[in-house]
Amino acid sequence: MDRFEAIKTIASQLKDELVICNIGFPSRELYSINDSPTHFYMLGSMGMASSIGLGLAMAQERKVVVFDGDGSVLMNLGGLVTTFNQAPSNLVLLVIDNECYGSTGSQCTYASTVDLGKIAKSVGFENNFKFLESEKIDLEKVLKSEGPVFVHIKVKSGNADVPIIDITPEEILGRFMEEVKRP
Ligand SMILES: Cc1ncc(C[n+]2csc(CCOP(=O)(O)OP(=O)(O)O)c2C)c(N)n1
Ligand SMILES: [Mg+2]
Repeated sequence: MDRFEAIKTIASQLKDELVICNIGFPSRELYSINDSPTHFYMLGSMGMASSIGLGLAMAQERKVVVFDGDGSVLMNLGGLVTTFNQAPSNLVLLVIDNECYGSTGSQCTYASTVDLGKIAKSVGFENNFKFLESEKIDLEKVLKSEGPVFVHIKVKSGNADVPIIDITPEEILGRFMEEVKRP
């Protein structure tokens, strides 16, 4: 299973959760699999999808699902500590771990030697799931768990041949904010 297959499997199990997606190919892949106003494609800073998800989860009650990457989590490890301490019960952090900066040329990260799931456990995340590359990602238990939930998903490296997102950042933000404000 690669990132594209993982996102496809996960997207097919999501309902009306608010989704924050990591910069680069993860967002392009999700956009091509299934676009929705409930998706915020984070086109800016690497490492910030989890922090945006945290703020969003704290600001409203709807469930928030973040698609993050190993490189991004390693860049913003402090975000895990903040998330654990703020403890939003409606936040699910999915880390798609391909052990590389897949979107910028697949340079290796340290996720091959440092276990991100163990880091999350040591920070205190009690609801902590792991899916290996060969395992089917079943989100039922994950989505039923009390947040904040950490999900470590191991995948093969590789990007799907998908085009860039052809809606503007303003459109992405505008329609997402309408969704967030929807009663
Ligand atoms: C602060 C910052 N540094 C570097 C980049 C360039 N960049 C964009 S995506 C990316 C790789 C992200 O790797 P990862 O989070 O593991 O996601 P993957 O693409 O592997 O799914 C990099 C280095 C950036 N956008 N922002
Ligand atoms: Mg990666």
